[in-house]
Amino acid sequence: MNNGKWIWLLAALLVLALTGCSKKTEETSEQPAETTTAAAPTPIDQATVGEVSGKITFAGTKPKPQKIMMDQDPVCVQKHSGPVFAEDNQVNSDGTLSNVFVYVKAGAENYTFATPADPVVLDQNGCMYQPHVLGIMVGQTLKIVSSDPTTHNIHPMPKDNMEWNMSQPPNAAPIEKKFARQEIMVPVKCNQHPWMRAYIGVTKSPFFSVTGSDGKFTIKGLPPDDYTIEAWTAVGGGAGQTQDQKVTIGAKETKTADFVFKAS
Ligand SMILES: [Cu+2]
Repeated sequence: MNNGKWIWLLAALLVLALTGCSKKTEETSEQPAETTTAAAPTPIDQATVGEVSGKITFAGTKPKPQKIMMDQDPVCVQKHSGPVFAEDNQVNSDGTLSNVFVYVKAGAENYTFATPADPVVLDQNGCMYQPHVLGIMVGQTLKIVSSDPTTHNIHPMPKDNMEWNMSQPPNAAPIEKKFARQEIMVPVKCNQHPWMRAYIGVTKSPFFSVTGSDGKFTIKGLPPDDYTIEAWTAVGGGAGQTQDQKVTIGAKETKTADFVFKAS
């Protein structure tokens, strides 16, 4: 190679290095990874807090269960003894709904809450995300682990947070990530197994709950105030559907907020 060519090659490398750097800066300036601007938590008088609880049901014709075909990865099939159905459209036999994310949508804005030090764990087991729906606070660590002897590629698809995807081969270290902004909900897919789906509710407050197999939720520790409670479900709607209810919590009061969803 003559001298002229060397110069061009060096120039090209320099340009590449510079673009690489500026891109990185863009990403960080757009969204700081850590938004834990450790503001002191607002003191809450625990002697006066109340709670809201309720039951989520589904009215009308139940959606048809969708069978998952895992044949493309035999490792996934091995973990299941029978057919596997997508959790998105599952209505419990008693008409209640599991995996409904219920949270305080409005009423807690004037409070600052401590970010829990414990991570929220998302497991991949039998090529299914467990849990299917989870809640996490802004700035709290999401710890993604795998119980499968196959490679997953975790891919959250947020609108207001930073999108990323990362491969996790068998026995790899857990992946730890945080969300910088509140977002209801962040869908998570796997680039290796197209049927894998999880939903993450990211909130600024600790006031959230996910319904279990009885369709019930409870949100505790609410200071007396007016609140809007929102319930989100993936059942019956493409990107999920929500319903709101207003509740007023007096000192030490327990209020009920039941929700009935239909196919949208
Ligand atoms: Cu996967």
